[in-house]
Amino acid sequence: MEPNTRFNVVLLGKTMAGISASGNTILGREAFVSKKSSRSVTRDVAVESGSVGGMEVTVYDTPGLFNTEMNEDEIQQMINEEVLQRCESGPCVFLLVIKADRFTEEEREAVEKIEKLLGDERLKKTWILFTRGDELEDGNMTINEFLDDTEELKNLIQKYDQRYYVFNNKAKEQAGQVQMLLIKIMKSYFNINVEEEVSEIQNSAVRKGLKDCEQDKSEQVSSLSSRRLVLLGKSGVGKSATGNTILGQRELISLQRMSSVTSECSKEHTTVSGRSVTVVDTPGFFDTQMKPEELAEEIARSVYISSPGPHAFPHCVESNRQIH
Ligand SMILES: Nc1nc2c(ncn2[C@@H]2O[C@H](COP(=O)(O)OP(=O)(O)OP(=O)(O)O)[C@@H](O)[C@H]2O)c(=O)[nH]1
Ligand SMILES: [Mg+2]
Repeated sequence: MEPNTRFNVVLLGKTMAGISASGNTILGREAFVSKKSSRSVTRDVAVESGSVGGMEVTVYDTPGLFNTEMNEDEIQQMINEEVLQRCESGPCVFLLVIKADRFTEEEREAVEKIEKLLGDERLKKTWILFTRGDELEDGNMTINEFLDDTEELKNLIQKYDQRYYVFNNKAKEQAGQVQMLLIKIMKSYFNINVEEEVSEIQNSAVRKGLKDCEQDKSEQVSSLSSRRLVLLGKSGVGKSATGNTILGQRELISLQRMSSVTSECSKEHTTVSGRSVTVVDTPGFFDTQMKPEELAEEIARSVYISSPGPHAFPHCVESNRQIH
C-alpha cells in the first residue's frame, strides 16, 4: 500500500441486507440513506470518504440485488461501470453484506450473482459481512452458533477462508467494531498466514518473560525462519513495551501516557530461539495526536520498512478491555 492512498471499501449485497447501514457504521456518520422501507432505498452508487482510526477510507454504497425498483442487468451494469472500474486504482476490499438471519434461496442467488460479477481474483479480497449482530446478541447466540446451524453458511465461510465479520449497525458505540474489521482486513490484505503461530510466541513471551519462552518454544520454533512483526494498536496499550519484551531490550521507547509516544515507526532486530525477529513499532492506531494523513502514512511506512512485508500484525489490546 502506498502512503496517502485511500483504502477502498466496496459494499455489495441483496437489498435490505443493511448495505447502506454498514457504510454508515464504517464511516461513523449518516453518509448514506438507510431506512426500513417496503421498496429498495438505494438506487444509485454513492461514494463517501472519511478517516477511520487514522486510515483514509473511501466507501462505495451500491443498490442491492433483488431490488424492487431496478432490474438485475441495470444494477450489475451500474456496479461494473461506477464501482469495479474505479475502485481498484488503490487498495480495495469487497464486503458482501448478508443479514445474520435465515439464508433463503434469494440470499443464495444474490451471493452467486455477486460472486460472478466480481470474478475469482476479486473474491480473494472479499469478506462476508453479517449484519444484525444485535439480533444475534438478543437471542443469546454467538456468530459461530449461528453459522453452525446452517450448513450452507458454514460452507460459504469456509470458501472465503474464514474472512467474515459481524456488524451491529444499531450499536451506540461503533468505532471498536470498525477498527477491528479494518485491522483484520489489513492483516489479510498483506496475506499473513502465520499470525497465530507468531502471536503465540509473542503471547508466551509477554506472559512468561522471554527466557522461559525460549526454553518452551525452542524445539517448536527452531526450524522456522526469520519473522517480521508490525505492532498495531490503540495508543497506550503497550505496543512498544510488547516490542521490547519480544526483543528483550529497551530499544523501543515505552512510556505510560495517554497521548501517543511513538510518532514514527521504528524497527529493531533480535534473535528469538535462533530465529531472526524484526519488530516494527507503529504510532497508536486510533487516538494518536497525529493527523490522520500522517498516521496513515506512518502505518503504510511500517509495512514498507518491514520489507518484503510483515508476517504478522499483532494487534495489542489491554487485557482488561475487549473490543466487540
Ligand atoms: N437491528 C438491526 N437493523 C439493521 C442492521 N443493519 C441494518 N438494519 C436495518 O435494516 C434496514 C435496511 O437497512 P439499509 O442499510 O437501508 O439496507 P440496504 O441493504 O442498503 O437496502 P436498500 O438500499 O433498500 O437496498 C434498516 O431499517 C436498517 O436500520 C443491524 O445491524 N441491526
Ligand atoms: Mg441501501
